[in-house]
Amino acid sequence: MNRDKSHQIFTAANQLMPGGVNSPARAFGGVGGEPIIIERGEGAYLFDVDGNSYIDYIGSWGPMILGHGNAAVRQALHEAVDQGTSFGAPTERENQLAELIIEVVPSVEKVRLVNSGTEATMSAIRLARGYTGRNKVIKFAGNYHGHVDSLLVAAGSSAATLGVPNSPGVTPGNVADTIVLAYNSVEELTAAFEKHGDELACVIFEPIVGNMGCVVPTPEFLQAIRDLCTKHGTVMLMDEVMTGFRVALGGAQQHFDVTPDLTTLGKILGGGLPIAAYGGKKEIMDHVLPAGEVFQAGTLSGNPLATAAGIATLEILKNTNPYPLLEKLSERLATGLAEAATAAEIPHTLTRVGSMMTLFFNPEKVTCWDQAAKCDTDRFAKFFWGLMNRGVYFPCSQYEALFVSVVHTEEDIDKTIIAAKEALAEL
Ligand code: HOZ
Repeated sequence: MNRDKSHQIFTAANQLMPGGVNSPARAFGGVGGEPIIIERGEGAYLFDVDGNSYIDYIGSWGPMILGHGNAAVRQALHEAVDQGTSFGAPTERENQLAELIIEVVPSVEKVRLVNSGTEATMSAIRLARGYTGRNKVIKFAGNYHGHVDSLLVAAGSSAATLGVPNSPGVTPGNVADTIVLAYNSVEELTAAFEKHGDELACVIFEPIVGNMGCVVPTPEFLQAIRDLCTKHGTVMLMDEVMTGFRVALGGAQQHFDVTPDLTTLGKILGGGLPIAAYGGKKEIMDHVLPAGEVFQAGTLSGNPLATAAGIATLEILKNTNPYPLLEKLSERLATGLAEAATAAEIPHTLTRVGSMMTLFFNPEKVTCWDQAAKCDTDRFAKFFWGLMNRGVYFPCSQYEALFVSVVHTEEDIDKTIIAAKEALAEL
C-alpha cells in the first residue's frame, strides 16, 4: 500500500507539532510506524491522502456511532452555521440538548455542557469536592479520565500505551488526594473506605473500561461502589464519556441498572463535534455557579454547532433504536475475531459489551490493569499492521477499545474477519 503522501505530511507535521500530532493516541506510538493522514470519511470508511480506503473501527475514538457524514447531522450543521458559529450567550439548542440528555440518561436531572471529556471530569471532581467539602478521590488503575492533573496517575489510554501513566509535570501535590485502586477489587475498595471513608469526595470510574482495552466490571464491584458511596456520603461519579449512548441509549448506567450521583458524558454526545457534559442529581448540580458557588466556565460551552450535531445525533439514536443492530453486527465481528485467533493458535481473550470490544493478546480474562499489562503488545502491533495493509483501521493500541457503527455492514464485518484471519496467520 502506497503511503508516500501521508509520510510527507507527517514528516512536515513533526516540525510543526510535538510528535507531529495534536493528541498522542493517534501517533501510532504503540504499534510503531507512522499514522496515515486522513482526507475524508464516508459511512464506515476512511480515505487517506494517498487514496487508500480503510474500514474504520476507531470512529474518532467513539463519537461516530452513526458513521461519517450522516445526512441529518450534516443538515443540522449547515443550518447552524448559517445562523452563526459562537455567541457566548444562551441559545435554545442548549435547552434542547440538555432536555435530551435528561430524558435518556437515567440519573441525570440537571446538566452543564462543556467542551471535552477532560473538562467534564475535571469539573465534576471539583463539584464533588465542593459539594462534600472533602478532598480525596478514588480512581482505578488503567481507567482514563482525560488529562486532568489529579487523575493522571496510573492512567490508561495513550498514557499507558506510551509509558507515562504518571506524567511528568503532575506534581506530588496534584495527586496527594488521589487514591488508586485495582479495578474490580471489592476488597481494596472496602479497605479504602474503611480507612478514608469520611474524607472521600468521590469515586470516579469507567463503568465499562475502554482505556485499557475493553474491561467489564463485575456486578459485585459496581454494587460495592454504589453501597459504599451511599454509606459514606461520597459522590459516585460514573465516567460515561465513552459508554454514554454507546452500550445503550442511557449508557452503562442503563445497561447495568446502577444509579450514579454524577455522570460525565462526551464523544457521541457531540456527534463528532467537541462537546461534553457533566450532570446528575439536582441537589448536587445546583452547587455549580451561578446557581451555587463551585466555579466552572467556558466561552465555547454549549456552542451552536456542537449542540446542533449533538441534538441531531441523539434524536436519531432515540428514534431509531440502533442498539439491536449494533449488537448483531458486533457479535458477528467478535465471534469472527475470536475464531480467527483460535484457528491461528494465538493466545487471546476477547471482551465485548455491545459495540465496544477488544481482542487481547493474553489468554487470561482481563479484569484489571495488572492483567491488561501482561498482553503481548508486540504481537498486537504486528496484527495491527497486518490489518492496516488489508484496509482495516483498528485502534493503534492494545489499550483502546474498538467501536462498531450503525453503518458497518455484514459485508464490512466479514471482510474484516478475513483480513484478521490473514493477519493472524502471519504472526
Ligand atoms: N480518549 C480517547 C480514547 N482513549 C483517546 C483520544 C485521544 O487521546 O486522542
